[in-house]
Amino acid sequence: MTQLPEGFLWGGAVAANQLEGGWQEGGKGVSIADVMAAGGNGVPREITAGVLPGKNYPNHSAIDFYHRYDDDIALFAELGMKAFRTSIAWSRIFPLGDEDEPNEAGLAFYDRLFDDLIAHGIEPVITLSHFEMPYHLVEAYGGWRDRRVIDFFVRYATIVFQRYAGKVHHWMTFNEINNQNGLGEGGFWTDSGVRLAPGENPEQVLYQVGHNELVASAKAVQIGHAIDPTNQIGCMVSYGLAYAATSAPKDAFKALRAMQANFWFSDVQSLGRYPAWLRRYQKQQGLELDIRPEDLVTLENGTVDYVGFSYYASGVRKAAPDEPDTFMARGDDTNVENPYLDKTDWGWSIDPLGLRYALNWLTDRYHKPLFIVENGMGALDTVTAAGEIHDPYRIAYLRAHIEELIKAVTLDGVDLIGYTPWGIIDLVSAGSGQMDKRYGLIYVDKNDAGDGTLKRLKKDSFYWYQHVIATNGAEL
Ligand code: P53
Repeated sequence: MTQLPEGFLWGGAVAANQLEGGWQEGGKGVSIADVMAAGGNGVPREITAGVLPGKNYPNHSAIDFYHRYDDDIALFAELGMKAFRTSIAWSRIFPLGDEDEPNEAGLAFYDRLFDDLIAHGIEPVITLSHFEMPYHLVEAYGGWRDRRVIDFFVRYATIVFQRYAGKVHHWMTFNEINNQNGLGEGGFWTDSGVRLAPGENPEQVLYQVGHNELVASAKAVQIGHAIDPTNQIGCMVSYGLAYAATSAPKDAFKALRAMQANFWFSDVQSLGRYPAWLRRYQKQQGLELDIRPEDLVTLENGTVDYVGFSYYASGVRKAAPDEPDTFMARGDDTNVENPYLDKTDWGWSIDPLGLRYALNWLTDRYHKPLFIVENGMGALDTVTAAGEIHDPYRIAYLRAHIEELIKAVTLDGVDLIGYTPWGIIDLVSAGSGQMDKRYGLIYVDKNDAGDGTLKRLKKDSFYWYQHVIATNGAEL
Protein backbone atom coordinates (compact mmCIF):
# COMPACT_ATOMS: atom_id res chain seq x y z
CA MET A 1 0.00 0.00 0.00
CA THR A 2 1.50 3.31 -1.00
CA GLN A 3 -1.54 5.41 -0.21
CA LEU A 4 -3.77 6.27 2.68
CA PRO A 5 -6.96 4.22 2.93
CA GLU A 6 -10.16 5.49 1.36
CA GLY A 7 -12.29 7.13 4.02
CA PHE A 8 -9.30 8.61 5.82
CA LEU A 9 -10.69 11.48 7.88
CA TRP A 10 -8.93 14.60 6.63
CA GLY A 11 -10.23 17.52 8.62
CA GLY A 12 -9.57 20.29 11.06
CA ALA A 13 -9.86 20.80 14.82
CA VAL A 14 -11.11 23.50 17.18
CA ALA A 15 -12.64 23.72 20.64
CA ALA A 16 -15.97 25.30 21.60
CA ASN A 17 -14.57 27.84 24.04
CA GLN A 18 -11.86 29.00 21.62
CA LEU A 19 -14.11 29.84 18.67
CA GLU A 20 -17.82 29.99 19.52
CA GLY A 21 -18.06 33.19 21.51
CA GLY A 22 -21.70 33.80 22.45
CA TRP A 23 -20.72 33.14 26.03
CA GLN A 24 -24.16 34.13 27.33
CA GLU A 25 -26.27 33.12 24.32
CA GLY A 26 -28.94 30.47 24.51
CA GLY A 27 -28.83 30.26 28.29
CA LYS A 28 -25.17 29.26 28.45
CA GLY A 29 -23.59 29.39 31.89
CA VAL A 30 -20.17 30.80 32.76
CA SER A 31 -17.41 28.29 32.05
CA ILE A 32 -13.87 28.15 33.38
CA ALA A 33 -12.68 29.51 30.01
CA ASP A 34 -14.81 32.62 30.58
CA VAL A 35 -12.74 33.72 33.57
CA MET A 36 -9.39 33.58 31.80
CA ALA A 37 -8.11 37.01 30.77
CA ALA A 38 -5.83 37.49 27.77
CA GLY A 39 -2.09 36.97 28.22
CA GLY A 40 0.54 37.27 25.50
CA ASN A 41 3.58 35.55 23.99
CA GLY A 42 5.30 34.33 27.15
CA VAL A 43 2.76 36.14 29.34
CA PRO A 44 0.48 33.78 31.28
CA ARG A 45 -3.28 34.32 31.35
CA GLU A 46 -4.82 35.63 34.54
CA ILE A 47 -7.58 33.50 36.04
CA THR A 48 -10.01 35.78 37.83
CA ALA A 49 -12.50 35.04 40.60
CA GLY A 50 -15.55 35.18 38.37
CA VAL A 51 -16.05 37.58 35.48
CA LEU A 52 -14.70 40.97 36.58
CA PRO A 53 -15.37 44.36 34.98
CA GLY A 54 -12.58 45.99 32.97
CA LYS A 55 -10.79 42.77 32.00
CA ASN A 56 -10.28 41.44 28.48
CA TYR A 57 -11.73 37.93 28.25
CA PRO A 58 -11.08 36.84 24.66
CA ASN A 59 -13.16 33.65 24.84
CA HIS A 60 -16.37 35.62 25.47
CA SER A 61 -16.71 36.58 21.84
CA ALA A 62 -13.87 34.55 20.23
CA ILE A 63 -14.53 34.42 16.47
CA ASP A 64 -18.32 34.44 16.86
CA PHE A 65 -18.69 30.95 15.38
CA TYR A 66 -21.89 30.71 17.42
CA HIS A 67 -23.56 33.02 14.90
CA ARG A 68 -21.38 32.39 11.85
CA TYR A 69 -21.06 28.61 11.79
CA ASP A 70 -23.11 28.24 8.65
CA ASP A 71 -20.76 30.39 6.55
CA ASP A 72 -17.72 28.76 8.17
CA ILE A 73 -18.99 25.27 7.44
CA ALA A 74 -19.42 26.28 3.80
CA LEU A 75 -15.71 27.14 3.81
CA PHE A 76 -14.83 23.82 5.46
CA ALA A 77 -16.80 22.05 2.74
CA GLU A 78 -14.99 24.03 0.05
CA LEU A 79 -11.73 22.93 1.65
CA GLY A 80 -12.93 19.35 1.25
CA MET A 81 -12.89 18.48 4.93
CA LYS A 82 -14.29 15.07 5.81
CA ALA A 83 -14.26 15.64 9.58
CA PHE A 84 -14.55 18.60 11.92
CA ARG A 85 -13.33 18.13 15.45
CA THR A 86 -14.96 20.45 17.94
CA SER A 87 -16.24 20.16 21.48
CA ILE A 88 -19.53 20.66 23.22
CA ALA A 89 -19.47 23.49 25.76
CA TRP A 90 -20.66 21.67 28.87
CA SER A 91 -22.06 24.94 30.25
CA ARG A 92 -24.42 25.30 27.26
CA ILE A 93 -26.01 21.98 28.22
CA PHE A 94 -25.80 22.35 32.01
CA PRO A 95 -25.22 26.07 32.70
CA LEU A 96 -24.38 25.45 36.36
CA GLY A 97 -23.35 21.83 36.03
CA ASP A 98 -25.40 20.38 38.88
CA GLU A 99 -28.95 20.84 37.54
CA ASP A 100 -31.30 17.90 37.05
CA GLU A 101 -32.48 18.98 33.62
CA PRO A 102 -30.42 20.11 30.61
CA ASN A 103 -30.81 23.44 28.83
CA GLU A 104 -32.81 22.77 25.67
CA ALA A 105 -31.50 25.84 23.82
CA GLY A 106 -27.93 24.57 24.24
CA LEU A 107 -28.83 21.11 22.98
CA ALA A 108 -30.66 22.64 20.02
CA PHE A 109 -27.59 24.69 19.05
CA TYR A 110 -25.48 21.54 18.62
CA ASP A 111 -28.30 19.87 16.70
CA ARG A 112 -28.18 22.73 14.20
CA LEU A 113 -24.39 22.65 14.07
CA PHE A 114 -24.11 18.88 13.58
CA ASP A 115 -26.96 18.80 11.04
CA ASP A 116 -25.24 21.54 9.06
CA LEU A 117 -21.92 19.66 9.08
CA ILE A 118 -23.56 16.41 8.03
CA ALA A 119 -25.48 18.18 5.25
CA HIS A 120 -22.07 19.28 3.93
CA GLY A 121 -20.65 15.76 4.12
CA ILE A 122 -18.50 16.58 7.15
CA GLU A 123 -18.44 14.22 10.12
CA PRO A 124 -18.51 15.87 13.57
CA VAL A 125 -15.78 14.52 15.89
CA ILE A 126 -16.70 15.59 19.39
CA THR A 127 -14.79 16.15 22.62
CA LEU A 128 -16.97 16.17 25.73
CA SER A 129 -14.70 18.39 27.79
CA HIS A 130 -12.11 20.50 26.01
CA PHE A 131 -10.53 22.65 28.71
CA GLU A 132 -13.88 23.69 30.14
CA MET A 133 -16.50 22.95 32.73
CA PRO A 134 -19.23 25.10 34.30
CA TYR A 135 -17.61 27.65 36.60
CA HIS A 136 -20.25 26.97 39.25
CA LEU A 137 -18.72 23.51 39.73
CA VAL A 138 -15.49 25.24 40.70
CA GLU A 139 -17.12 27.56 43.20
CA ALA A 140 -19.46 25.01 44.78
CA TYR A 141 -17.37 21.82 44.58
CA GLY A 142 -13.74 22.80 43.98
CA GLY A 143 -13.77 21.44 40.44
CA TRP A 144 -12.64 17.85 39.84
CA ARG A 145 -11.39 17.53 43.41
CA ASP A 146 -14.90 16.43 44.35
CA ARG A 147 -16.25 13.00 43.42
CA ARG A 148 -19.74 14.40 42.92
CA VAL A 149 -18.43 16.02 39.75
CA ILE A 150 -18.08 12.50 38.30
CA ASP A 151 -21.87 12.14 38.51
CA PHE A 152 -22.47 15.56 36.96
CA PHE A 153 -20.17 14.71 34.08
CA VAL A 154 -21.83 11.33 33.58
CA ARG A 155 -25.25 13.00 33.48
CA TYR A 156 -24.00 15.49 30.90
CA ALA A 157 -22.34 12.76 28.81
CA THR A 158 -25.48 10.61 28.91
CA ILE A 159 -27.65 13.47 27.70
CA VAL A 160 -25.42 14.29 24.73
CA PHE A 161 -24.80 10.65 23.76
CA GLN A 162 -28.57 10.18 23.66
CA ARG A 163 -29.33 13.41 21.89
CA TYR A 164 -26.71 13.09 19.14
CA ALA A 165 -26.87 9.32 18.64
CA GLY A 166 -26.59 8.63 14.93
CA LYS A 167 -25.16 12.09 14.23
CA VAL A 168 -21.83 11.73 16.03
CA HIS A 169 -19.77 8.55 15.78
CA HIS A 170 -16.34 9.64 16.99
CA TRP A 171 -16.10 11.01 20.52
CA MET A 172 -13.34 11.87 22.98
CA THR A 173 -13.83 12.31 26.71
CA PHE A 174 -11.25 14.85 28.00
CA ASN A 175 -8.93 16.99 25.91
CA GLU A 176 -5.23 16.59 26.67
CA ILE A 177 -6.05 14.95 29.96
CA ASN A 178 -2.34 14.63 30.72
CA ASN A 179 -1.69 18.35 30.39
CA GLN A 180 -2.24 18.78 34.11
CA ASN A 181 0.93 16.80 34.82
CA GLY A 182 2.76 20.12 34.57
CA LEU A 183 1.59 20.79 38.13
CA GLY A 184 1.29 24.43 37.12
CA GLU A 185 -1.66 26.64 37.80
CA GLY A 186 -2.74 26.86 34.16
CA GLY A 187 -2.56 23.12 33.60
CA PHE A 188 -4.69 22.37 36.60
CA TRP A 189 -7.19 25.03 35.75
CA THR A 190 -7.93 24.18 32.13
CA ASP A 191 -8.16 20.45 32.69
CA SER A 192 -9.88 20.35 36.02
CA GLY A 193 -11.05 23.73 37.28
CA VAL A 194 -8.57 23.45 40.13
CA ARG A 195 -6.27 26.10 41.49
CA LEU A 196 -3.94 25.07 44.25
CA ALA A 197 -4.50 26.59 47.67
CA PRO A 198 -1.38 27.83 49.43
CA GLY A 199 0.41 24.92 51.05
CA GLU A 200 -1.54 22.27 49.17
CA ASN A 201 0.50 19.30 47.95
CA PRO A 202 0.28 19.44 44.14
CA GLU A 203 0.80 15.70 43.74
CA GLN A 204 -2.00 14.87 46.14
CA VAL A 205 -4.34 17.09 44.14
CA LEU A 206 -3.12 15.92 40.75
CA TYR A 207 -3.60 12.22 41.45
CA GLN A 208 -7.01 12.66 43.07
CA VAL A 209 -8.32 14.94 40.36
CA GLY A 210 -6.83 12.69 37.68
CA HIS A 211 -8.43 9.63 39.22
CA ASN A 212 -11.84 11.28 39.38
CA GLU A 213 -11.58 12.27 35.72
CA LEU A 214 -10.45 8.79 34.72
CA VAL A 215 -13.41 7.19 36.48
CA ALA A 216 -15.73 9.71 34.79
CA SER A 217 -14.11 8.96 31.43
CA ALA A 218 -14.49 5.19 31.86
CA LYS A 219 -18.13 5.56 32.89
CA ALA A 220 -18.80 7.78 29.87
CA VAL A 221 -17.23 5.19 27.56
CA GLN A 222 -19.50 2.46 28.93
CA ILE A 223 -22.61 4.62 28.68
CA GLY A 224 -21.72 5.79 25.18
CA HIS A 225 -21.38 2.19 24.03
CA ALA A 226 -24.65 1.18 25.68
CA ILE A 227 -26.53 4.03 23.98
CA ASP A 228 -25.02 3.36 20.55
CA PRO A 229 -22.75 0.33 20.12
CA THR A 230 -21.32 1.86 16.94
CA ASN A 231 -19.90 4.81 18.89
CA GLN A 232 -16.12 5.09 18.73
CA ILE A 233 -15.00 6.71 21.96
CA GLY A 234 -11.40 7.73 22.42
CA CYS A 235 -9.12 9.32 24.94
CA MET A 236 -7.15 12.44 24.01
CA VAL A 237 -3.59 12.83 25.15
CA SER A 238 -0.95 15.43 24.43
CA TYR A 239 1.95 13.52 22.90
CA GLY A 240 4.84 14.74 25.01
CA LEU A 241 7.81 13.29 23.20
CA ALA A 242 10.95 13.24 25.36
CA TYR A 243 14.32 12.45 23.80
CA ALA A 244 17.41 11.85 25.92
CA ALA A 245 19.90 14.74 25.78
CA THR A 246 22.87 12.36 25.43
CA SER A 247 23.55 8.63 25.30
CA ALA A 248 24.28 8.67 29.03
CA PRO A 249 22.03 5.97 30.51
CA LYS A 250 20.86 8.42 33.16
CA ASP A 251 19.52 10.75 30.48
CA ALA A 252 17.81 7.85 28.72
CA PHE A 253 16.20 6.78 31.96
CA LYS A 254 15.09 10.33 32.67
CA ALA A 255 13.51 10.49 29.21
CA LEU A 256 11.79 7.15 29.83
CA ARG A 257 10.43 8.43 33.13
CA ALA A 258 9.17 11.58 31.43
CA MET A 259 7.29 9.43 28.92
CA GLN A 260 5.84 7.23 31.68
CA ALA A 261 4.75 10.33 33.57
CA ASN A 262 3.15 11.78 30.45
CA PHE A 263 1.20 8.70 29.52
CA TRP A 264 -0.20 7.33 32.76
CA PHE A 265 -3.61 8.83 32.00
CA SER A 266 -3.84 7.20 28.58
CA ASP A 267 -2.38 3.98 30.03
CA VAL A 268 -5.39 3.80 32.33
CA GLN A 269 -7.83 4.80 29.60
CA SER A 270 -6.42 2.39 27.02
CA LEU A 271 -5.23 -0.55 29.13
CA GLY A 272 -7.78 -0.31 31.96
CA ARG A 273 -5.32 -0.19 34.85
CA TYR A 274 -2.77 2.02 36.54
CA PRO A 275 0.88 1.45 35.68
CA ALA A 276 2.77 -0.29 38.48
CA TRP A 277 5.36 2.46 38.93
CA LEU A 278 2.66 5.04 39.63
CA ARG A 279 0.82 3.16 42.37
CA ARG A 280 4.17 2.44 44.00
CA TYR A 281 5.20 6.07 43.73
CA GLN A 282 1.91 7.29 45.20
CA LYS A 283 2.34 4.96 48.17
CA GLN A 284 5.97 5.96 48.67
CA GLN A 285 4.98 9.60 48.74
CA GLY A 286 2.38 8.81 51.40
CA LEU A 287 -0.45 10.31 49.38
CA GLU A 288 -3.93 9.65 50.67
CA LEU A 289 -6.02 9.00 47.61
CA ASP A 290 -9.66 8.03 47.46
CA ILE A 291 -9.29 5.22 44.92
CA ARG A 292 -11.99 2.63 45.60
CA PRO A 293 -12.03 -1.05 44.57
CA GLU A 294 -15.16 -0.48 42.47
CA ASP A 295 -13.35 2.35 40.65
CA LEU A 296 -10.71 -0.11 39.49
CA VAL A 297 -13.46 -2.28 38.01
CA THR A 298 -14.94 0.75 36.26
CA LEU A 299 -11.54 1.61 34.78
CA GLU A 300 -11.09 -1.94 33.53
CA ASN A 301 -14.51 -1.97 31.87
CA GLY A 302 -14.30 1.49 30.36
CA THR A 303 -11.32 1.31 28.04
CA VAL A 304 -11.35 3.46 24.93
CA ASP A 305 -11.77 2.39 21.31
CA TYR A 306 -9.01 4.55 19.92
CA VAL A 307 -6.27 6.91 21.04
CA GLY A 308 -6.65 10.52 19.95
CA PHE A 309 -3.63 12.71 20.42
CA SER A 310 -2.16 16.11 19.75
CA TYR A 311 1.34 16.48 18.45
CA TYR A 312 3.12 19.82 18.11
CA ALA A 313 6.72 19.51 19.18
CA SER A 314 9.26 17.31 20.92
CA GLY A 315 11.30 17.87 24.06
CA VAL A 316 14.61 16.73 25.49
CA ARG A 317 15.46 15.50 28.99
CA LYS A 318 18.73 15.61 30.86
CA ALA A 319 19.21 14.03 34.26
CA ALA A 320 20.44 16.26 37.05
CA PRO A 321 23.70 15.18 38.75
CA ASP A 322 21.71 14.59 41.94
CA GLU A 323 18.66 13.08 40.24
CA PRO A 324 16.56 11.25 42.86
CA ASP A 325 16.06 7.51 42.39
CA THR A 326 12.41 8.09 41.59
CA PHE A 327 13.47 10.03 38.46
CA MET A 328 10.05 11.68 38.51
CA ALA A 329 9.67 14.14 35.68
CA ARG A 330 6.29 15.76 35.41
CA GLY A 331 6.26 19.08 33.68
CA ASP A 332 8.87 20.58 31.46
CA ASP A 333 11.28 21.86 34.10
CA THR A 334 14.08 19.68 32.81
CA ASN A 335 13.47 20.34 29.13
CA VAL A 336 16.68 21.33 27.34
CA GLU A 337 17.28 22.77 23.88
CA ASN A 338 17.47 20.45 20.89
CA PRO A 339 20.28 21.74 18.63
CA TYR A 340 18.97 19.71 15.68
CA LEU A 341 15.56 21.40 15.47
CA ASP A 342 14.23 24.79 14.41
CA LYS A 343 11.57 26.52 16.48
CA THR A 344 8.38 28.48 15.86
CA ASP A 345 8.04 32.13 16.92
CA TRP A 346 6.54 30.82 20.14
CA GLY A 347 9.57 28.63 20.85
CA TRP A 348 7.98 25.25 20.02
CA SER A 349 10.38 22.86 18.28
CA ILE A 350 9.53 21.67 14.76
CA ASP A 351 10.02 17.91 14.53
CA PRO A 352 8.05 16.08 11.82
CA LEU A 353 9.82 12.75 12.37
CA GLY A 354 8.64 12.98 15.95
CA LEU A 355 5.12 12.46 14.61
CA ARG A 356 6.10 9.16 12.99
CA TYR A 357 7.83 8.26 16.26
CA ALA A 358 4.61 9.04 18.15
CA LEU A 359 2.48 6.94 15.78
CA ASN A 360 4.80 3.94 16.12
CA TRP A 361 5.23 4.31 19.86
CA LEU A 362 1.50 4.62 20.58
CA THR A 363 0.74 1.64 18.35
CA ASP A 364 3.28 -0.51 20.17
CA ARG A 365 2.01 0.61 23.57
CA TYR A 366 -1.76 0.43 23.08
CA HIS A 367 -2.48 -1.67 19.97
CA LYS A 368 -5.44 0.54 19.09
CA PRO A 369 -6.39 2.74 16.15
CA LEU A 370 -4.93 6.22 16.42
CA PHE A 371 -6.32 9.62 15.48
CA ILE A 372 -4.12 12.72 15.13
CA VAL A 373 -6.64 15.25 16.40
CA GLU A 374 -4.27 18.24 16.67
CA ASN A 375 -1.09 19.31 14.90
CA GLY A 376 0.10 22.64 13.59
CA MET A 377 2.16 25.74 14.22
CA GLY A 378 1.16 29.04 15.74
CA ALA A 379 2.52 31.92 13.65
CA LEU A 380 2.08 35.61 12.90
CA ASP A 381 0.44 36.17 9.52
CA THR A 382 0.30 39.32 7.38
CA VAL A 383 -2.48 40.26 5.03
CA THR A 384 -1.34 41.90 1.79
CA ALA A 385 -3.05 44.94 0.31
CA ALA A 386 -4.81 42.55 -2.05
CA GLY A 387 -6.22 40.63 0.92
CA GLU A 388 -3.97 37.60 0.48
CA ILE A 389 -2.10 35.67 3.15
CA HIS A 390 1.11 34.00 2.03
CA ASP A 391 2.01 31.40 4.65
CA PRO A 392 4.69 29.12 3.18
CA TYR A 393 5.96 28.38 6.72
CA ARG A 394 2.60 26.81 7.63
CA ILE A 395 2.48 24.79 4.42
CA ALA A 396 6.03 23.57 5.05
CA TYR A 397 5.16 22.51 8.59
CA LEU A 398 1.99 20.67 7.61
CA ARG A 399 3.55 19.07 4.51
CA ALA A 400 6.48 17.70 6.50
CA HIS A 401 4.17 16.24 9.16
CA ILE A 402 1.78 14.73 6.61
CA GLU A 403 4.75 13.10 4.85
CA GLU A 404 5.67 11.40 8.11
CA LEU A 405 2.14 10.26 8.90
CA ILE A 406 1.87 8.72 5.45
CA LYS A 407 5.11 6.81 6.09
CA ALA A 408 3.77 5.62 9.42
CA VAL A 409 0.68 4.22 7.70
CA THR A 410 2.18 2.88 4.49
CA LEU A 411 5.58 1.69 5.76
CA ASP A 412 4.94 0.99 9.44
CA GLY A 413 1.40 -0.34 9.30
CA VAL A 414 -0.09 2.15 11.75
CA ASP A 415 -3.90 2.09 11.91
CA LEU A 416 -4.72 5.80 11.57
CA ILE A 417 -8.30 7.08 11.51
CA GLY A 418 -7.59 10.63 10.42
CA TYR A 419 -5.76 13.90 10.69
CA THR A 420 -7.38 17.11 11.96
CA PRO A 421 -4.84 19.95 12.16
CA TRP A 422 -5.38 22.37 15.02
CA GLY A 423 -7.14 25.68 14.59
CA ILE A 424 -8.20 25.10 11.00
CA ILE A 425 -9.73 28.55 11.30
CA ASP A 426 -7.90 31.19 13.39
CA LEU A 427 -9.14 31.20 16.98
CA VAL A 428 -8.23 32.18 20.54
CA SER A 429 -5.01 30.56 21.75
CA ALA A 430 -5.55 28.37 24.79
CA GLY A 431 -2.19 29.10 26.32
CA SER A 432 -1.86 32.83 25.69
CA GLY A 433 -5.41 34.00 24.90
CA GLN A 434 -4.02 35.65 21.79
CA MET A 435 -5.66 35.93 18.37
CA ASP A 436 -2.40 36.78 16.61
CA LYS A 437 -0.94 33.38 17.38
CA ARG A 438 -2.57 31.87 14.31
CA TYR A 439 -2.89 28.23 13.29
CA GLY A 440 -5.61 28.65 10.70
CA LEU A 441 -5.81 27.90 7.02
CA ILE A 442 -8.68 30.38 7.16
CA TYR A 443 -7.76 33.84 8.44
CA VAL A 444 -10.06 35.71 10.81
CA ASP A 445 -9.78 39.49 10.91
CA LYS A 446 -9.43 40.06 14.65
CA ASN A 447 -6.30 40.93 16.63
CA ASP A 448 -5.04 40.57 20.18
CA ALA A 449 -6.75 43.80 21.23
CA GLY A 450 -10.07 42.36 20.03
CA ASP A 451 -10.33 44.71 17.03
CA GLY A 452 -11.35 43.55 13.56
CA THR A 453 -14.25 42.89 11.23
CA LEU A 454 -14.24 39.10 11.83
CA LYS A 455 -14.12 38.69 8.05
CA ARG A 456 -12.79 35.30 6.92
CA LEU A 457 -10.03 35.04 4.27
CA LYS A 458 -8.49 31.96 2.66
CA LYS A 459 -4.74 31.70 3.19
CA ASP A 460 -2.38 30.09 0.66
CA SER A 461 -2.36 27.05 2.94
CA PHE A 462 -6.11 26.69 2.35
CA TYR A 463 -5.62 26.03 -1.36
CA TRP A 464 -2.67 23.77 -0.67
CA TYR A 465 -4.57 21.59 1.86
CA GLN A 466 -7.59 21.49 -0.44
CA HIS A 467 -5.41 19.76 -3.04
CA VAL A 468 -3.89 17.42 -0.44
CA ILE A 469 -7.37 16.26 0.55
CA ALA A 470 -8.55 15.99 -3.04
CA THR A 471 -5.62 13.67 -3.83
CA ASN A 472 -5.91 11.80 -0.51
CA GLY A 473 -2.36 12.82 0.31
CA ALA A 474 -0.83 11.64 -2.96
CA GLU A 475 0.19 15.18 -3.90
CA LEU A 476 1.73 17.33 -1.20
P1 P53 B 1 -2.03 27.27 22.09
C1 P53 B 1 0.12 23.50 25.71
C2 P53 B 1 0.98 22.65 25.07
C3 P53 B 1 0.52 21.84 24.04
C4 P53 B 1 -0.81 21.90 23.66
O1 P53 B 1 -2.03 25.67 22.00
C5 P53 B 1 -1.67 22.73 24.30
C6 P53 B 1 -1.23 23.56 25.34
C7 P53 B 1 -2.13 24.48 26.03
O2 P53 B 1 -1.81 25.78 25.74
O3 P53 B 1 -2.98 22.79 24.03
C8 P53 B 1 -3.53 22.25 22.86
O4 P53 B 1 -3.41 27.71 21.76
C9 P53 B 1 -5.01 22.36 23.07
C10 P53 B 1 -5.67 23.44 22.28
C11 P53 B 1 -4.69 24.56 22.06
C12 P53 B 1 -3.56 24.02 21.18
O5 P53 B 1 -2.96 22.90 21.79
O6 P53 B 1 -1.64 27.57 23.47
O7 P53 B 1 -5.69 21.15 22.96
O8 P53 B 1 -6.84 23.84 22.95
O9 P53 B 1 -5.24 25.71 21.50
C13 P53 B 1 -2.50 25.04 20.85
O10 P53 B 1 -1.06 27.72 21.05
